[in-house]
Amino acid sequence: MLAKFSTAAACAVALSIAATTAHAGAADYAFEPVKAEMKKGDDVVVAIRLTNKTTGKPVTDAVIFKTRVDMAPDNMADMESPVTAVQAPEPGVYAFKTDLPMAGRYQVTLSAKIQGETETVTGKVIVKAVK
Ligand SMILES: [Cu+2]
Repeated sequence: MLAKFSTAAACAVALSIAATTAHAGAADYAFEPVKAEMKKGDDVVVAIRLTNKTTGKPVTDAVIFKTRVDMAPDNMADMESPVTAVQAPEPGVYAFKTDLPMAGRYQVTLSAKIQGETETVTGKVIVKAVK
């Protein structure tokens, strides 16, 4: 019985290692806020720079297909704000209009399709709203 259990455990470990390797591409990208701090309020534009860490170059052709803004960093993950994509100020920067109704930290989660990557690349960025 014991032997059977450890085989299953070893299998689970092998599986999780394989999953990590498959997602290695996503680790090659950096998501950074253009401005890490801004005034709280409605219709605030949050801009995020996407860079290829290997080349140091901006990623200009990403398709951001899912965006979520919430206050998870301040233990208010259910406090979610609506997000609308807006015109990017420069290549490699992706901008979104959202509401930052209270002072505190907000997490912006972006799901992106990037040319040459089969996997979805997910980035998490934290911005701070001040009074
Ligand atoms: Cu809040």
